[in-house]
Amino acid sequence: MSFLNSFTENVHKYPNKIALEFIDPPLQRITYAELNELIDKTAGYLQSLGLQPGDRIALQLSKSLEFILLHLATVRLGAITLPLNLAYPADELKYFLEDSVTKLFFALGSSKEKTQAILPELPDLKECIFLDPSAPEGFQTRIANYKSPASNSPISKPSDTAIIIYTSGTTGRPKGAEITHGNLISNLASLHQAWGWQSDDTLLHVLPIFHVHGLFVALHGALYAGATTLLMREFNTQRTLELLSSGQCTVFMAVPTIHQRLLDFPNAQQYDLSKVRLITSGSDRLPDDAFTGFQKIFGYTLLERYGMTETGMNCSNPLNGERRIGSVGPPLPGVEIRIVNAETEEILLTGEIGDVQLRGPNVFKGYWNQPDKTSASFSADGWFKTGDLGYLEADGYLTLCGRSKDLIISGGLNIYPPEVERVLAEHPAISACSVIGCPDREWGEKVTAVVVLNAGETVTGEELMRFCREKLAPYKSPKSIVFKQDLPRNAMGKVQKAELRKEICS
Ligand code: MCA
Repeated sequence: MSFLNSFTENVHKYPNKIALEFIDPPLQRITYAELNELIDKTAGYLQSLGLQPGDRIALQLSKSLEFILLHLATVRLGAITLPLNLAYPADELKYFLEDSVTKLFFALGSSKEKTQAILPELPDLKECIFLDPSAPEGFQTRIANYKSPASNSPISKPSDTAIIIYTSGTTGRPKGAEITHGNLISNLASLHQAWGWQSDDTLLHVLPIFHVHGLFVALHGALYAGATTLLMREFNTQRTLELLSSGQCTVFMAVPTIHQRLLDFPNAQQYDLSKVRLITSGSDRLPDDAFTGFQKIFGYTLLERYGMTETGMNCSNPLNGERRIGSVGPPLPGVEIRIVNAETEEILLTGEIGDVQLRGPNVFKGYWNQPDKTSASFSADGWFKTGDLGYLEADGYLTLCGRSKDLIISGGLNIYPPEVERVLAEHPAISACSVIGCPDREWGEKVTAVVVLNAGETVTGEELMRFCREKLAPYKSPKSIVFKQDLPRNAMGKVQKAELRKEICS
């Protein structure tokens, strides 16, 4: 059983309806029936490569039909997709493939040099296949002669893992969050209900598809509803405004950085977005100014919702009813939220700020091969500790007001400072460093590194930024470096980040 069961029903109901349309080159339009056939062929192709249920298949591909086919065929075969951000450099890539014991890896032809350098160090990887989505015929030819393996393909159980997505953590290297078929189905069903998804919806899709937001919430959501998805391969502000005001699109989902770019576009007010049925914001807190700016400039009240990689979507402001500024709304159907005091584990009252914990069918299975980290992320009585701070109002609306863990969110992407600090610490000129997020109008937060050099060393900020970019994805690399003589520390020797933020960010 998988969410593809609903997709298959839609194939029967709307065979000739456009399921996917890529609106920038290479232009592609695929109906539900065609998509189904292509998934079958891709599944046959993957089986011919020896892919078995439960095997991991990694995709580091651009936003393309190839990515979608490989992912959906993997789900159909009961194997596990590992979507990877294109920005990951060789170091990070090797870690993900090794840790997940990936069997098949599909990468961009343009990354061949970087990828081939790490292949000899990955003995479990059976095959690495390079694709060029700018020339779709290549993949079509590869799969052309394969047929559906559906008759002998396994039936996944709700508790089987469908996808592993790596998330960084406050300690150690990133962990693979195992998301099950049951998690996906339950979240799709609640969002379908909460957001009133309909088969005549047209989703404008501008997000990357290697994250929960673009893949599960947006793309899966539309396929589950039998709706049409217009895919922009790379986000473009003007094109987005034109499409949203054209009346062609009914649903749009984005992160605050994108909403901010729409608001900051010259003469933005000439675009009327008030007719779009649903525009959501998530992956980071929506600044109040963006919420009110959207109402004023575009005549639309954004619907803010709250999710995490480990849990999918947790809360949402209502489709009909009050979309409350600063709040992520009440829990979705089936999700329970409580606020606890982190030290005493005591459950707090309405209005009191504490750690947000939740439980429900959307909560992941655990971190791949990391039982200790999995159990540390749950309370003794089985609630998932989100690491967010917030409070509940009497009518059940949740407001988030900070994080209990050291985390930066930039442009909707999570960055854990210890990961960046670890890389900087490898630089021979650095004696100490601390990485903080400074408030930023465009990105939400800007990764800022505060460094102390060893006596007599000289190095420029540009050199240190370059050093980080060799080892980290560019979005994680500091956008600014501040040199200091020493770092403020408490009696235990721990860097006082709040002090640093006050001093550096203002
Ligand atoms: C790109 N850059 C960034 C980011 N993205 N820097 C910091 N943070 C980022 N998020 C840098 C690039 O390295 C580059 O730097 C420069 O910005 C321009 O790169 P480009 O690729 O052209 O950027 P862009 O196309 O303008 O991308 C901005 C974006 C993109 C459209 C906002 O970051 C994006 O699509 N963000 C959405 C991420 C997302 O889907 N998150 C959901 C995670 P240089 O020029 O120096 O090389 S799922 C989740 O969070 C949960 C579950 C949830 O609730 O949804």
